[in-house]
Amino acid sequence: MLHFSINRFSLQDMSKRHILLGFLFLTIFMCGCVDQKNQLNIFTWSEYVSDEIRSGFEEEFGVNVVVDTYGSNEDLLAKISVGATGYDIIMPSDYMVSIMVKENLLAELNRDNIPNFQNISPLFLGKYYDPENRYSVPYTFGTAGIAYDSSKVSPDPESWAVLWNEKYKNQFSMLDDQRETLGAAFKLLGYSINTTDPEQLRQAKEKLIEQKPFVKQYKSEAEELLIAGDVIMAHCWSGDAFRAAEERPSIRYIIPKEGSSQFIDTVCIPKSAPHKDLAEKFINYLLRPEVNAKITTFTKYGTCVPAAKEHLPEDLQKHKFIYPPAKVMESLEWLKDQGEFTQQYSRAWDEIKAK
Ligand code: N2P
Repeated sequence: MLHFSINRFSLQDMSKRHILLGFLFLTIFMCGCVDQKNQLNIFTWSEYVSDEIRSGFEEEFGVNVVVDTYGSNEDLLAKISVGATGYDIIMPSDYMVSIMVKENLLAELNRDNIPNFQNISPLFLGKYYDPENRYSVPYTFGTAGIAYDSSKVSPDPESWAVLWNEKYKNQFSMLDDQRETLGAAFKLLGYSINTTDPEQLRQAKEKLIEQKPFVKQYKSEAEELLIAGDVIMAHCWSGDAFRAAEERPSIRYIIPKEGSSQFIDTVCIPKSAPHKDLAEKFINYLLRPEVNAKITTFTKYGTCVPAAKEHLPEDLQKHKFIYPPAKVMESLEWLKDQGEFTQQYSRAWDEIKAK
């Protein structure tokens, strides 16, 4: 009898436990669904989407925004190519938009959901990489160059050659970015950053192999190294140099006399995005003048929304880090999608990194 009742109790206990566990799993599952439905997943460059912009969107739209970062367009491509990554927003540069369109990786934007598209300056629309802006809206623009601590690097550099000067061995970094870093070597050699001449590529590869023992680190987040004082000079992007200079006023930025690259970084939605509607809402939010101004205030890259300038402090409206003089602008090239030849850039880069 006693035995029977113990069994009965334990049977009842077990079914209670099952019901409880069932509720628990259901709750976890439902929370998961709710969370994911209301979550915008962004994959972007470091220090590109500020906490202010993220939380502004979260509060207004009652959602959660998660930001992951990458250090080069090729890293972004590698990740997105594998398929459903869960990302809703990505920020490829110009030439990478062209590659991703060809690879069928981007969703077409529904302009009806992005009325603030009209705030974009025509100067940043209709570019070669997406002639009708069916897949991309511009986020920011900038250049690549050399940032250096003027209290430690003397004389002031003028040429890419400074990054081959043994005097600075182990004291500078190069971008961990195949097109940009090969581009620096191409420019030093007097070639186009878009050359598809195998002999010129071979020479640039040799140059970078020769330089490698002097390089402290290949790192796209150069700003961190400059601020920490880990390097006194860095091949880096203009906004990152600008942000580093705010922390260390002795930091300066130059575009070498041989010329360099300029870019437009864009906002796109991967074809596999789980929350396309929310992503379009986010793009529309970014294009509000007051929000767009905050992008420039934070990233120190240029705005593509003219009305945003009214919300910017005067120095940011025309700072030379963002708006180089006309003569310097003439020395800049856009990185182009070079189709099949891209593989050769990648192969050369892999060889350099493997040395
Ligand atoms: C942001 C660097 C983005 C510029 N930290 C590279 N396109």
